Amino acid sequence: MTLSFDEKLQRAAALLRGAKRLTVLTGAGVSKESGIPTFRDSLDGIWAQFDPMKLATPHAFQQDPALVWDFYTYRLGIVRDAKPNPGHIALAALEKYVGAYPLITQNIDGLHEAAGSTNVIHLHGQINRSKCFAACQGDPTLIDVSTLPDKDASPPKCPHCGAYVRPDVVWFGEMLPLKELNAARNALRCDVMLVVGTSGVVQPAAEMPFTAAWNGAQIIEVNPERSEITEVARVWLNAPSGEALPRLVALLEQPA
Ligand code: BV8
Repeated sequence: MTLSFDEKLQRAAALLRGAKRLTVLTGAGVSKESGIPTFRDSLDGIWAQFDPMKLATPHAFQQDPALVWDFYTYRLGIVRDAKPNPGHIALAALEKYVGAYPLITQNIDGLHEAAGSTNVIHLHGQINRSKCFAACQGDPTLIDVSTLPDKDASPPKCPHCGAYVRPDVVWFGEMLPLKELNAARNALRCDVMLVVGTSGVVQPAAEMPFTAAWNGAQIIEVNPERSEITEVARVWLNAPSGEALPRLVALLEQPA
């Protein structure tokens, strides 16, 4: 028996009301309505000819540091113009009803904090931070590019050791930062997980809803398309997160 969207919203709201420990996992889809292309969207202009998956690697950076640095400068420009959308804002408002739950994000755009979320776990780093490629003062050796004499170079050089500066993001083939990975894994001991806007392809984030479900968590998915996660979702809200999440949080404002 297929449920109507409103019935599925009610079910999801009931799961959130009853949650003892909620964890949220987000991917690029939650930022789509802020104008930030997902990895599956084609990029504009010259970047249309490149596959982000091929540029977001240490090998690509070593082969052509200028190309990869310019790719991130382009994406940083999009992020800087972006604002949190109603989906980010609803996730921040959710803290009023379930407390400061862990929000695990694969996104590097910083829009969850900008919307007011207070417990964000950045699995893949943050595009507005840069670091020394050689991690010469420890990992990460963060560098404020705006203070560098060669700040407009592609890429600038580390002021400590002269190695290239790179974005503080996790590239394909790189380990995730242990502190964030451990925080995320600890957050998988939840009884409800809300998964928003991820295709569920990139590991190890993609396995997290399955691990949570294995631990007995009920999974709610928000995604207009089917994903690798849909099979394990108790409720699939097949709509854009900017529409579904405000309606879901509005139900929590009503008496049960
Ligand atoms: C690692 C930062 C250990 C950089 C990113 C097992 C099998 C095969 C391969 C691997 C494996 N384990 C590891 C790998 C390799 C690789 C991997 O997973 N490859 C994939 C392609 C199979 N993983 C790694 O390399 C990871 N490292 O495992 O370390 C190790 C170490 C050494 C050697 C071996 C192993 C590191 C992965 C991190 C990569 N960095 N980002 C940057 O951004 O430039 S990943 C990047 O792509 C994003 O951060 C994001 O995570 C990912 C894209 O995924 P999504 O967020 O899901 O976005 P996507 O575009 O895919 O989907 C968007 C969804 O939104 C869609 O479903 C769409 O329907 C939906 N949507 C659209 N509109 C809306 C919407 N939803 C809601 N509302 C809307 N309006």
